Amino acid sequence: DDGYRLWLKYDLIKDATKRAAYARSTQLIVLNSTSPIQKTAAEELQTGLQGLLGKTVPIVASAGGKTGGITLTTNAAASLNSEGYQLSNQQNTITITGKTDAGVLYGAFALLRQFQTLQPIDRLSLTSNPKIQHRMLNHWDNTDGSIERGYAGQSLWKWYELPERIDPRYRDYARANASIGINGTVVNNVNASSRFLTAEYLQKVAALANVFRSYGIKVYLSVYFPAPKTIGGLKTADPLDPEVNKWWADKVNEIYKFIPDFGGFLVKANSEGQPGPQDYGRNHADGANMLAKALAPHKGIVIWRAFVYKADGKADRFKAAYDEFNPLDGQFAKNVIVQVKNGPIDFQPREPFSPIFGTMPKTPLGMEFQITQEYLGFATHLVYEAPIFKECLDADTYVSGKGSTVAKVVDGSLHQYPLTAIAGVANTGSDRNWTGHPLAQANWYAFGRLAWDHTLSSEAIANEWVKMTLTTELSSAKTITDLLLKSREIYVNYNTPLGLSRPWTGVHFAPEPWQNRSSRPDWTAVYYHRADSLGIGFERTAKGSNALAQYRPEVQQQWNNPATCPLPYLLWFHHVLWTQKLSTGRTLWDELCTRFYTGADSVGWLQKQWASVRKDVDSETFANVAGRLETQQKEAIWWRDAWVLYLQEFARQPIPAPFKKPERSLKEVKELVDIYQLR
Ligand code: BDP
Repeated sequence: DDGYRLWLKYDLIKDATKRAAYARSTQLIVLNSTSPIQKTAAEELQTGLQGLLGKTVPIVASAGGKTGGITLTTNAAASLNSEGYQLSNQQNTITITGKTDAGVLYGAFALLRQFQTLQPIDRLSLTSNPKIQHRMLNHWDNTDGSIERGYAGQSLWKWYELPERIDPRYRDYARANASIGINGTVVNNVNASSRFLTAEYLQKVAALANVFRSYGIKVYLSVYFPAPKTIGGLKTADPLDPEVNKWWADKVNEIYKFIPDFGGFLVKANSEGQPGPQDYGRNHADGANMLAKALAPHKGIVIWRAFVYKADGKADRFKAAYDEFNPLDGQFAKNVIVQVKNGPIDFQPREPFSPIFGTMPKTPLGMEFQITQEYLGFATHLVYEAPIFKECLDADTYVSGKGSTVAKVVDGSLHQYPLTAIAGVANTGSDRNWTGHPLAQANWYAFGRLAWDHTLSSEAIANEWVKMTLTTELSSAKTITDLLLKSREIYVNYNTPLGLSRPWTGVHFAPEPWQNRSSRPDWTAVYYHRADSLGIGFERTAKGSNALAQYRPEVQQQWNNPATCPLPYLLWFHHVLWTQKLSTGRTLWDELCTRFYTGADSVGWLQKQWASVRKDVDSETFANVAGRLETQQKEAIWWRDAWVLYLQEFARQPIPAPFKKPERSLKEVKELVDIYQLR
């Protein structure tokens, strides 16, 4: 198995009794609609059942009085939201009800999931509504086929072949997304090329949209803010300039001619060198609202990113996005949503939630997670990300009192947003198995499932994915679920324990905590950990940058005191003495060493666990994962050695027993990193 089929494998269910039980209610697929999306739903059911039950189930327009089939139906009066579905089974007749065609499609995939995970269906009665409206992937893909921070090959989009040749893979991409409820995709990099707004490219994007449409997926584009200058021939891109406004209005009209259901724009502006409204003395709201006005007549939306930090690097970067956006609360147009990264810095293995979520009640805030493993070991380290996503979604902002979780902010239930969105920066690429690391497919899957319903548990999602993708054998499925669940903490332990962050530079892979030279201080590693002869950590209380003041008082209280601050966040907010005793009973130095060593050792545990499921997992997948775990083991030791040898120069203390001193010197580790960075 090369992994291409993802979680939609549909291999024959081994248990014949189970097959027979399912067969009783799956004799026909009744489709009484000409909707392309419902047609997709029926065909997906047919494909799935063909594989799972080994029989061809006919699609018919009417049951003709027969029972024992699956009926697809929409009901405008159903108590569902626009994409929700209902599954029921009465006297062996299954009904999939949606309020809309898309609801039926999601219901069809949900029914297949019941079969794939071997659930009883006799008394099936299930209602599910997505909690967030726009559930999107963000692709950081470029015109030349490269992917910014992509680790699974080249872009899926073959721009040179489009629009004439349609790679069948586009449809498979859409199927996978629809099966987990994703309904939007931004096809190009946030560091956007204006080329995507030319007629040449709009035709190509329209060809993709034509494939995705029958899977309920809308297409969006990232836009280059000065496009009116680069491709429009104007002298300015000032959002308050009438000609600029007209240029965008015309451009948007043109886009909708190509793509009638175009979703809208994603914008990275005045961020990391990208131009934006501030270049003209305007603010983010001015920029966003100008685009919003152009899109509004077509019901398009603007997703404006809050990932910004100024270039001087003197202030605490942690505070930057809040400082720029908080004063703009309530100033954005109705069809604008501000997309905020989960943490204040940048997709670190562990970050506190972004303070923006707790302080802008009048602005719809969307969530941006990163699925691609930019800071999580690329495609060789195993990190199941649902716990990262959940940790942020479940965090309490206290914006409207206790229980004001980030999830409730994002799903709109707290502030009654008219618009809600959640995005994941995709980990897909042209590798045959889509994600490089076979188990990284689980991250794409988990993102989609949580985007639909953030109350699902990491464990339930993992277990579901494992059963659909790797094995339904109970004990092996349990073992794999367990290793997925533990993988993130293991990675954090050897990589950034106790609230450390950004110990690498360059490509964001090799350990380089000593990195202290860059064009700007906040692009060095030492800026973040601040190790010195006394201790380590970034003081963000009132004694330091006071970034903590950006949170509600209740949150400040949890993190303000180093003696009570939860250990995962300790060095995010405090500069702590090496000799300080922690709640674990160990000194900070000993605790850090313990984390680095046990983290690295735990990769050995992952390997053992994986070895134990060999008999129940496809051999190609098994070997693929085993090989990557071996690499991870080597690299985890590299991380451990780099950190302890480097920090030892500040702490001047021995490595605590029972851990053995690294076999190499700091100089040797540094040489290794230097070689790694050669081109
Ligand atoms: C950083 C990435 C960079 C992205 C940037 C962003 O290193 O490639 O362009 O985020 O999100 O994590 O805009």
